[in-house]
Amino acid sequence: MKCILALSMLCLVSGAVVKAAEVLRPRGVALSKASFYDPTRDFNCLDGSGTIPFTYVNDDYCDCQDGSDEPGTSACPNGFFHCTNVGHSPLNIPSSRVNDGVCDCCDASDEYASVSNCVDTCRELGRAAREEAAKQQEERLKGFQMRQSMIEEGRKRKKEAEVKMDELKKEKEEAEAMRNEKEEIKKIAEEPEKEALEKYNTIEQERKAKAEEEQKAKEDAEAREAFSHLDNDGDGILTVAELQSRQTFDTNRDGEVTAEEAKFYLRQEESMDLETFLVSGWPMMRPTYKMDQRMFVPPTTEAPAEALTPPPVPGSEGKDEGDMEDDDVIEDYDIPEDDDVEDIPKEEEEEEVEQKYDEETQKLVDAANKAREDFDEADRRVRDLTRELRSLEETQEKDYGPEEEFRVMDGNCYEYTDREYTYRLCPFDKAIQKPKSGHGEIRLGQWGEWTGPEDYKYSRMKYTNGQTCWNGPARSADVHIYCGVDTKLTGVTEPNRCEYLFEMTTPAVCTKPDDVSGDESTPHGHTEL
Ligand code: MAN
Repeated sequence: MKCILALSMLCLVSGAVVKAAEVLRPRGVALSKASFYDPTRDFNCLDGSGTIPFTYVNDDYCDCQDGSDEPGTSACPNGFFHCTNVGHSPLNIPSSRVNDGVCDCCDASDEYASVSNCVDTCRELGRAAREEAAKQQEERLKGFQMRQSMIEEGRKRKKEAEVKMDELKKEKEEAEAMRNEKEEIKKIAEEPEKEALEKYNTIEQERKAKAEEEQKAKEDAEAREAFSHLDNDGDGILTVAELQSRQTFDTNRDGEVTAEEAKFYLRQEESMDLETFLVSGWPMMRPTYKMDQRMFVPPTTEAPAEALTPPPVPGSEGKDEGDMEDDDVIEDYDIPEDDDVEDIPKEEEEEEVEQKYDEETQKLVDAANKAREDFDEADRRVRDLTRELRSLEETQEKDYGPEEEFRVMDGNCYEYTDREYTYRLCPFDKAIQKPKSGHGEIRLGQWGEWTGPEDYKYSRMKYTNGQTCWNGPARSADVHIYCGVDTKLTGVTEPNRCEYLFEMTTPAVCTKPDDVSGDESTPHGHTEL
C-alpha cells in the first residue's frame, strides 16, 4: 500500500537503507536476511503472503502477514526488530518495542525516533560479557579437565573391580571345594556319632529303667520297715490303737491322737494289713511319717536346724516360744501336703542336666561337633564370598556413563539443606530427605536409571520407589545434572507433592569448551558456572 502524503517524509526516513557491517539493509533487518531486502526490486513478504513495492518496506504500515515488511517499525504486531549491537551480541526484539521509550537494544537502535535518551552501551556491556564468557570458558575447561581425571579414576576402579571379581571367583571356587571337603568329613564323623548315640540312648534307657526299679524297691523296703515299726505287736496288722500310740498322728495337735485321727490313716477302717498298707495306707501316711522321722534326727549342723524351724501354725499362738519343749517344735509342723519332704538335692538335679556321655561316645560327639563347626565355617566363607561377589557384580552392571566418568560418585553422598529439610543424594544408591525437626529419614527413592534426552541421557537421573506418600504414590526424585567444577547439590525442590527435583553440578558433564554450542536448550550446554 502506498504511503499517504502526510507520512511520506517518515516513509522516506524509515524506509531508508542503513549502513551496518558494510552491508546496506533496511532498519531492523538482520545481516542474514539482508539479501531479501533488495531496494532495486519489489519486496516479497518472507512468508510468501504478497509482493509489495520496495518503498512499502518500513513505511510504518503493515502489508505482510508475517510483519516482514516492517522490520524497523512497530507497525506489525508480529514483526521482529533486529539490533546489530556492534561491540556486543545482536538481538531480535518484538517490533512492538520499537520506539516505545524503553531501551531494549544496547546500541539504542530500537529507539531511533523516541524521546528516550538511549545511548550505545554495547562496547562496555560487550566487554563485560566477553570477560564473563572467558571466565566461564576457563571454568568449563577446568571442569572438562577434571572430567578427564574422573574418567581415568572411573576406568581404574572398573579395572580394579574386574580384577577383584576374578580373585573372588577363584577364592569362591576354592572355598566351595573346601566346603565340600568339610561336608564329607562331617558326614564321616556324624555316622559313628549317630550309631553311638543310638546305642548310648538304648543303654541309657536301660539304665534309667533299672534305676527306677531300684528306687521302687527302695521305697517298698522303706514302706515295709515303716509298717513293722508301727506294728507294735508285730502281728502284721496295723490297728487304731497302734496308731493312737504315735504322737505323729495327732493331726489337730491337741496332745491326743483320737481314734478318728488314727482311722483317717487307716482309710476309716479299724485295721490294715501289709498289702493294703503298701498300696494305699503308706502313700497317705508317708509324708507325716517321714516328717516325724526327720524331726527326731538330731541336727548335725546349724543350717539344717534352721531349715527345720517350723512355720507358725494357726492355733499355736497361745504358746510362748520360751516355754516350748523340743517336742513342741516337732508337733507344731503342718502336715506336708505332698511327699516332697525329702527334697531332691540341687546337686543331683544339676548332675542330671549335665550328664555326659560315656567316654567313647563323648569322643565321637566331640569329633562330630568339631567337624560340624569346621563345615559351618567353610560354608559361611562360601556365603560371604558369594555375597561380596554379587554386590560387586551389581556394581559392574551399573551404567556409570559412556566413559565411566560417574563411577567415582558411587559411594559418596551429597547434601543440600533448605529451611525444612536436609536432602542427601548418594548417587547410584538412594535419595533421602531428613526433616530438620529431628524426625526420621524419609526415603525418596532408590537408584533407577538415566533419564536424560536421547542426545544426552546422562544429564538426568531417576530415583524411584521411595516411601509411599500419605494417600499418594511412592516418592521419587529426578536429578538434573549440570556442568560445574564441584560435584555438589545446588538445590532441591518438590515441584509436585512427593516428586522431588535435585539439581546438581559435576565436572562429569563438562564438555570441551570449543564444543560448547552455547545453546542453552541442550542439557550439557547449560552450565551453572
Ligand atoms: C513429608 C515430606 C514432604 C511431603 C509430605 C507429604 O512431610 O516428605 O516432602 O510433601 O510428607 O505428605
